[in-house]
This record gives sequence, C-alpha cells and structure tokens, in this order.
Amino acid sequence: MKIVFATGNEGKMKEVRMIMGELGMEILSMKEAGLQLAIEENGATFEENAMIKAQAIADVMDDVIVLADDSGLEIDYLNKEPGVHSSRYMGETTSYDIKNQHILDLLKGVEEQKRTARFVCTIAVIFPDGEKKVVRETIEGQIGYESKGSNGFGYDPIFYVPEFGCTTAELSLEQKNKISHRGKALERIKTIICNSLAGQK
Ligand code: ITT
Repeated sequence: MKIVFATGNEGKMKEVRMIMGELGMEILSMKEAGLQLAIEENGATFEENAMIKAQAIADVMDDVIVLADDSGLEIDYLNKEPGVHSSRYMGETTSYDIKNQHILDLLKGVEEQKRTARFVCTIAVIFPDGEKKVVRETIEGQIGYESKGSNGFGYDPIFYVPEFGCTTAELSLEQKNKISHRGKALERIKTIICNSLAGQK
C-alpha cells in the first residue's frame, strides 16, 4: 500500500516524510505520483480545503491512501488573518521575505500580549475503501519583532515560540515536528492508519 500526499509544498513534504516514514510505506508527493492537478481550494475552513485536496487525488487514483494538509497562520491582532488564505496572502508568488516583512510592519508597535498567533494544521485521509477522516492540531505562539532563522518554510521566521525562546525557523526539523501543528496532526494520522491496517488483517 502506498501513501500519496496531496501537496505541492516541498516544505510540508519534508516534515511529512520524517514522521510518516516510520510507517515503512512508500510516500509519494503529487509530483512523484505523476499528478498535475490544479485543485481549487475554495472551502471556508481548513477542514473543507484538506478534504477537497484529498478527494481530488482519490478521484483519480486507486488502491492508495490519500493524505492532504491544509494549514495556515492565524494572527489574533489581524482578526485571524491570513488563516485559510495563508498561501495566497499578498499573492501566491510573492516571496515570504516580503509577506513576513509586511506582517511585521502591520504589527509594528503592537505590545507583546497582543501579538498572539497560532499555526493550524488539518490533515484529511481517504482510504481505498472510501473511509474518510480529518484531524486538526495547533501550536500557539506570537508574532516576533523581526524575522529569525532559516529552517522550515513560509511564516516560520516570524512565528516565535515562547517556551523555546526562538522562532520555528530556528528549530531543527526534528524539534519542530515534535511540537508543531503538523507534527501533532501527522502523529494522529499515523495512528489512524496503523489502526485501520491492523483491522484489515
Ligand atoms: P498545498 O496546498 O499544495 O499543500 P500550500 O502551501 O498552498 O500547499 P496551504 O494551502 O495549506 O498549502 O497553505 C498553507 C500555508 O500556510 C503555507 O503555504 C504557509 O504559508 C503557511 N504554513 C502552514 N504551515 C506552516 C508551517 O509549518 N510553517 C510556516 N508556514 C506554514
């Protein structure tokens, strides 16, 4: 049995491979599965978008477990924006250096207690028999005062985690996966897959 992960985001794929690799199953990105689909993420929630992406792959592939992640950054001071629009925020092709600087500018002078934010990750799974599940996990933090670190991707350089005293871009892949929204969601999905496979024996 293979897993196809419905993402075109290489940063996500790195995190996925580290955790899901422990299952001992082949994990393919959409590109590796030979799929070039333009999937319109028009859901109103992370859960809906994750299921839209997973369903688009499940519709064209048989005998694989399909996973899809929809995630984003909610900034309380900006009324939870960019939220479900995180990858489209300021334009899909705009660099994260520019997006992150723009957010820092919007929060200029805002006191620490009001800089609260969270990463949200929903992961949808669709099994070959059509069974579907979706999980949601978060990590709480704050928008920092400057961009820091070069690990991770996206908004990691401005997402400050008080317990660690650094941004998620300053954590190693292993450290980030232990505490992150995606790491926790992937661990739950791993258990769901293990239980489902055990039930089939
Ligand atoms: P796919 O839809 O192909 O998976 P995407 O990047 O468009 O790739 P999303 O629609 O789920 O994915 O948007 C998620 C965005 O939220 C992502 O592009 C980042 O900007 C941000 N994001 C999510 N998780 C993140 C993380 O762990 N670190 C930094 N930024 C993150």
